[in-house]
Amino acid sequence: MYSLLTNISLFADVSKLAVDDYVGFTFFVGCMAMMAASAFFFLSMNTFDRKWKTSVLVSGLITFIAAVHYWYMRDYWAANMESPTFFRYVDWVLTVPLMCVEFYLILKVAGAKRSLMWNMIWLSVIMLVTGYFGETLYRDQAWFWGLISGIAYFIIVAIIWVGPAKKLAVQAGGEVLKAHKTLCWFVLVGWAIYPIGYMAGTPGWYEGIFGGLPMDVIYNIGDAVNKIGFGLVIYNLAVTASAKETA
Ligand SMILES: *C/C=C(C)/C=C/C=C(C)/C=C/C1=C(C)CCCC1(C)C
Repeated sequence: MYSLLTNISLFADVSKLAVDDYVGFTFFVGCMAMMAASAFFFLSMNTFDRKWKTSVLVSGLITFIAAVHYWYMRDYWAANMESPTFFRYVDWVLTVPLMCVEFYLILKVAGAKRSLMWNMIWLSVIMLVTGYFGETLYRDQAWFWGLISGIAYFIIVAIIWVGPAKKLAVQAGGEVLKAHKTLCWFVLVGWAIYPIGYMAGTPGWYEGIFGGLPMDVIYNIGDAVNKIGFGLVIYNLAVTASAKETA
């Protein structure tokens, strides 16, 4: 029985984690936090009516997809002491579009169109694919790809802060408008953590500005703040809006 268990990868050898391995540590804690958040969102979603259930489900999917990727990234880092760039970007390319879907879902009450959602999704994919190019294939021109990525990022910021998404949020008013505003801050400030990680981890004129802080620690902090924080804003909206509807 014991040998059977050790043959299942979940119970196989556990890699050592050095006390000063902050990257390994944040992958480990990040993985646990994403799992806990997923359990929380999935278990609470059925207490809401249909309008909010989907939004809370998507919050859970975002943290769950991240939990699975963190499981692999934690292991990849422990085995190779190298950034798990591929897994990182696969995670982002699945979860960031889902965050765009969240904006659409909460703004549907004000008549948000699918085209708004798709515009945001495409921009987020451009932002991520160009970032991936800069981190992997074209590291020598990392600044260039980072710039293109940054432009796509700013268009997303504009859409939600002053563009069509903002107009819909104002029309919706009340709790939706409040939640939209908080999510806007997450995208403006929380998402800005990522270009900092990128600059810390790729060669370029900006080298050294971030004092050798490891790129993966910065990304891991960004993910915890944004994925769990974002989900909690949606959860809070579901709670407050449902309470008002039944009142
Ligand atoms: C859960 C994961 C999230 C919210 C990831 C977001 C990632 C970004 C906003 C990344 C942005 C980047 C730039 C704006 C420029 C440099 C390249 C990136 C991809 C790190």
